[in-house]
Amino acid sequence: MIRKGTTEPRGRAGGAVPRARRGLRAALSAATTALLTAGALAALPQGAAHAADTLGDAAAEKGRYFGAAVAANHLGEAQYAATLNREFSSVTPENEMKWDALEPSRGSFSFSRADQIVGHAKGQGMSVRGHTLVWHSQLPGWVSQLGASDLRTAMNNHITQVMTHYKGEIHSWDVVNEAFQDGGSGARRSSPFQDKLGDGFIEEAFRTARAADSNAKLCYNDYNTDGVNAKSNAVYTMVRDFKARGVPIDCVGFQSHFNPNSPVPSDYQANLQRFADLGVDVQITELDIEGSGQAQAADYGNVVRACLAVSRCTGITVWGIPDKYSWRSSGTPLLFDDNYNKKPAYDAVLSALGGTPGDPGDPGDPGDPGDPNAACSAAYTTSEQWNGGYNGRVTITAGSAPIAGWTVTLTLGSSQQVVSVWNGSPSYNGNMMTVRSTWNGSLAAGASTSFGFTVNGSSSSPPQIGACTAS
Ligand code: 9MR
Repeated sequence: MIRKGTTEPRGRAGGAVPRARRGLRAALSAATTALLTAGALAALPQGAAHAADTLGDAAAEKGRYFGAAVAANHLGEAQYAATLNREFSSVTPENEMKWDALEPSRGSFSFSRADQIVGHAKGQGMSVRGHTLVWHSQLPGWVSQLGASDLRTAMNNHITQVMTHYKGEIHSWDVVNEAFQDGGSGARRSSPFQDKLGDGFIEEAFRTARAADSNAKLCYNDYNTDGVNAKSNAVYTMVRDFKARGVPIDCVGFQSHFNPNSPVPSDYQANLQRFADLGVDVQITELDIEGSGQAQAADYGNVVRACLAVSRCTGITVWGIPDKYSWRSSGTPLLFDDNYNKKPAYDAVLSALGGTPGDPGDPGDPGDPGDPNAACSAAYTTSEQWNGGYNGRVTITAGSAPIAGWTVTLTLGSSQQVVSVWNGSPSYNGNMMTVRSTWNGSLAAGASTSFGFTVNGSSSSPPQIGACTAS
């Protein structure tokens, strides 16, 4: 594995720190760190000759963060945590900062699960997106039962308490989520807030948020606003009005949940740009694209390139890590498969970010010696037999992770002699033959290849096949 990418984080990347630099920082003792000025850090060797090999590092080299939605209950799973820590520079709690999780009954706050995610992120040098303060969904029943005056107090109290608890730890907050209707009306969505407080609830929420934490970026976040359409036009009009009147808003989040019925719009970049031109940052906040293979990869690449083409697009968050934990798992919409293998979509994202996918030896790429899933099995068949000899074939199958090479050892009978081997490279030690892969070492998870050999000898008893070793 080659560790690369040691550029300094840029301020607007929301605290994104390249993984290599995060590792470097972690390795420095507190005493050493105290002696290093920012200038000294900047003078450390730069890996400019190499492209980055993780999403977080590659995005950081473009001045952006690359995040994932994270669920607290998966953090104890070794591969989940390892993939998160290796690849991502930002996290969004998938559900743990929603109103029902944080304030299930009025005035009684439970921060522990969200704190767990924030603590993990801090320990890894990752930044955190806060999601979400005011939303009609995952709202505890008590909120919708309040009258207007009480609801206003409760909304402002919720924003203030939550933002105060996380002050200094959140780079961007989704202050209001999904307040507009789908379809062509451009109207506000019915919700307890809209219905009881009227249009002004959004402005009030943003003003309260600014007062609670003046350093966090304050975002409006929504879906089906990814291209120019009636809904995004309505959000655009609101943001333009906020900017004109000095209502505090810093960013707009584009969820970017895509599927065949709702594909990546052709004017995606233009839409991001028109919002950025209003004087706000834009962020891709919940990216997932249902599909598979190269088609999915191409869509992911287009989304990343659109963000990179908009200078105020400060970061991208994908809505989960492996497909199996996606809210739309049947659509396999994420960058890692159920076994944490990198999908073609991953390679497309890394390439679009300027990184190098597929370096042999990188974690998750073929040949990662540290990957606990790098394994293979070998099965023998006699393919031909005659008086005085036989042809044998060994089929090699990769386990649940891709492999870069394989080795199999066979033990032959004492009166037997191997006279030729094909599709493998043999070496001999007495009656033991070790066969290594040649051109056919790189196997996708679960994929197979085979080698063959001819044996001469008075006995035609088959060889004993030893274990298959993956590299
Ligand atoms: O991914 C979230 C899933 O685990 C929850 O069950 C669901 C409940 O509403 O919310 C999902 O996340 C949503 C996000 O908070 C806001 N945008 C839409 C996301 C997908 O529904």
